[in-house]
Amino acid sequence: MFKKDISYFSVVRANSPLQLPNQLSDFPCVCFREENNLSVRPELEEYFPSMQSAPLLVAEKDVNCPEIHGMRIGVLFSGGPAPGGHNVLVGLSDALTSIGSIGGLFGFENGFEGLLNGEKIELTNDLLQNWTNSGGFHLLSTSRKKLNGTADFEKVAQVCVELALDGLVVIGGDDSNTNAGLLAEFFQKEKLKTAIIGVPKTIDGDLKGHSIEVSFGHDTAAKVISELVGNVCLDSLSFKKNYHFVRLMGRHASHLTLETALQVQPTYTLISEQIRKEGISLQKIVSSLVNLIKRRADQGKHYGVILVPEGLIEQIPGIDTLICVLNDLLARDPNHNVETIHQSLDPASSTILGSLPESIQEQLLYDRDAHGNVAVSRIDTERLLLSLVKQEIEKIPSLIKSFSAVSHFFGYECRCAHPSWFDANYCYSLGMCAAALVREKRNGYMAIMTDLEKDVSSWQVKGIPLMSMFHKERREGQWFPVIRKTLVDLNGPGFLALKKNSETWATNDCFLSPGPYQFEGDKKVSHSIPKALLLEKEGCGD
Ligand code: FBP
Repeated sequence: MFKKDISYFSVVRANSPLQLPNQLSDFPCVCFREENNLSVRPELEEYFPSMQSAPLLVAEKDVNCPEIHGMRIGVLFSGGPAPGGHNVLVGLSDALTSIGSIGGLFGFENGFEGLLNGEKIELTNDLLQNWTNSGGFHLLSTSRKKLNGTADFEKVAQVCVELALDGLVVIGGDDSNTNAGLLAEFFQKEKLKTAIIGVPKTIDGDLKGHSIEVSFGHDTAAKVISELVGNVCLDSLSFKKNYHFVRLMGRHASHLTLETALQVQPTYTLISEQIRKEGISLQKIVSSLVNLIKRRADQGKHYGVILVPEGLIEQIPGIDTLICVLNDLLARDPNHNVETIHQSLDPASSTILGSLPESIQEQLLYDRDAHGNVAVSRIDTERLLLSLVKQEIEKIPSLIKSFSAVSHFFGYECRCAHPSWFDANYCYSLGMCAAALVREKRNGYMAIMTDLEKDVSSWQVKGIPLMSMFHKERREGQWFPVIRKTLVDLNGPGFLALKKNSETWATNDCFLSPGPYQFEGDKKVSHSIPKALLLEKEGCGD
């Protein structure tokens, strides 16, 4: 465990009071009402024989709530860090305290790794004291360790039985909650008493839909990135000499890029989902960028900011198929290098791979994570685009001298930021909701909140069955049941707002600089929520 040195700012934040939804404000006086039944998809019934359907749960204040004496909960972080995680721990701890009979809150270090080894830390009130509203996941650390089938499930069961856990809370994204969902089915089948509960985390924002309005961490991450991109926009406008190619995190979905675009109004924004849907080739992407640069040059403008989602590379026609083929080949032999892989590829895939710069070819072969994901955060897609655009510009004599470009990648900068007020309150409430689900022995549920556009007091506290979120997906050459990611909706208000404004933003400089996010002052600033979420709630794209 990390021994905490703490800045004065962190002390101030740790002592800033949090807000709860009304349904949780008299904790432990809260119960869940059962609403409509949700079922597992028919093609997945074989994976969830014990949990084929379950009701959606909605919290309501209730003085006659069930009691568990000495309730004991285990908790872990899994996957990439996201702002607000420590507040989930604080929410769990405060819930246990208000129940009055503290059996204990136990944190497992390094995600599922620590759980499998049974390495736990007791998260006492004293220990958690200065962690409220702090960034990072370093109190427990995290990993992308995956539970691999029955043998791992049995080890987890043994740890949960030994510790007499009433609940195990998994704070993670789609892959981690996939683990949680399958583990819950195993526990149900084995009639174990520990309730497995998920908490929706990821800066990517793709753990959405299935009644989840937004995952925690996305709001803060978008605010940090929007500040940085806003600054870059003003730099380009001040010196008027550079194009900035900025790649942003978001492994599969472009939610972070879309949110940043709505906040900052950059010159041009690529959205992977649009590229895939419209089948836009790499050459076409490059020629539209060159065209944009030419049109702006005609106006005397030789600068601008272009946003590139990191997941773009996986969605470009041709490269998408190539990546699937590479995934299958690397799953069979992870030792392939650029030379050996060409011999195993079909001619079409080999030609596409060979057409890319050598550095990108190497990056496409980097190790997949335990869930089979390509390491898109390590593929320099923004540099690839910049170099291909440059090659084209060099064929246009009038532009050669005036074109200058810089590349950036923003992602790791945002994942451990101090949580915004939105994420701070959201995570604290999610922790309490998870504890309430454990108390009712609701195995296989995810803690969620809806009505997030309203004041915190009016948020609706709910539980949704994890199994209802699963679909089948091809990973590492095989089909697996996994939680479905939600990509940017091209008919949704957020994307439509971007589309409607894209020509204006491309030709007139409309940059907005949102500045650093705030904890004090005008609530419209300090308590703002993601713009895309607001547009969805308002149901418009204006
Ligand atoms: P999660 O889905 O686990 O929240 O992680 C998301 C993410 O931040 C992506 O945006 C990024 O591609 C990836 O993690 C990077 O992962 P790593 O830290 O393993 O390089």
